[in-house]
Amino acid sequence: MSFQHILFSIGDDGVALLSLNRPEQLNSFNTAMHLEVREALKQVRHSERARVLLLTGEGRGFCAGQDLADRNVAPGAELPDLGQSIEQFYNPLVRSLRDLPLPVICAVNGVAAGAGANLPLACDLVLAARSASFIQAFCKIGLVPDSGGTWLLPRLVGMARAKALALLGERLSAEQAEQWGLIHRVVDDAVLRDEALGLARHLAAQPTYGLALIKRALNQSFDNRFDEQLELERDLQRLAGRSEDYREGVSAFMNKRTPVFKGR
Ligand code: T3D
Repeated sequence: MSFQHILFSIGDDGVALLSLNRPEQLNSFNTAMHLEVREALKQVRHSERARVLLLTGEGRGFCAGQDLADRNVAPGAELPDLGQSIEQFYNPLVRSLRDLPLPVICAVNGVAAGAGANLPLACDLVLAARSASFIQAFCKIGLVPDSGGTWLLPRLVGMARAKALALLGERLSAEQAEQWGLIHRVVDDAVLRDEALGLARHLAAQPTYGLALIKRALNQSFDNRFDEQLELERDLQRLAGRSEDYREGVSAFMNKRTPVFKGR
């Protein structure tokens, strides 16, 4: 499949780069872009080479959520079934980012609005350009935060701030987002791509199978009781302890050499 609305590559360094590429529409999602992102994520999941995914956007925006030009709201027109759109596109997208068995870095290069503000929250490490901002724009058009926003926001920033963001739809600066614990780190605009790529390459050389298990454990922790989480840690440690990377990590440590991890 050739891509028209995204840029996508998997490098020899193990970094899969997926950049949303509808800059004139601030990378808002139409059906074609959804389908391309879905295909790219499928390729990442099945790739032997991909060890880390880096998600970003082209142009001055990261993603403005749903392309509203694709919605016929003319008087008399039958309103679209947005539940179906969520079921068919946004929920699978967020699930696949969260469940991808590799670290997912999101580099938020500019404004992130609507579903575009919540996609980064489903990723594992979020860097944002200093000029970037996050807007829960849904309330301004009579909609409800989706793409996991109502679940992720309160867990990341607390209920009071989540409600303020969702009910007011005000612009949250990248710096405030970092201070509130919504994202990992703010960097200067000029270095965002390099910083994100540097982080991605660093992670790609790590024991990424183990990193995927860490991600799984942390993603489940809010749903589990303490005892359940202990049992999950036991099960995941069993898997980690059977990996080639564990063998390599211990052997390299004992022999005082640099480990060479393979992600399995
Ligand atoms: O429908 C379903 O399937 C349900 C699921 C919904 C998920 C959602 O994401 S709903 C929320 C949809 N998104 C929004 O409501 C955000 C709309 N956009 C904005 O509020 C603003 O554009 C921004 C705050 C993001 C940025 O503002 P600003 O002033 O920096 O840029 P701008 O001038 O508004 O936008 C630049 C261009 O992008 C402009 O086009 P033009 O005039 O230059 O030809 C604008 O129309 C276009 N654009 C921005 N966002 C969207 C969009 N075009 C279509 N859809 C958009 N969401």
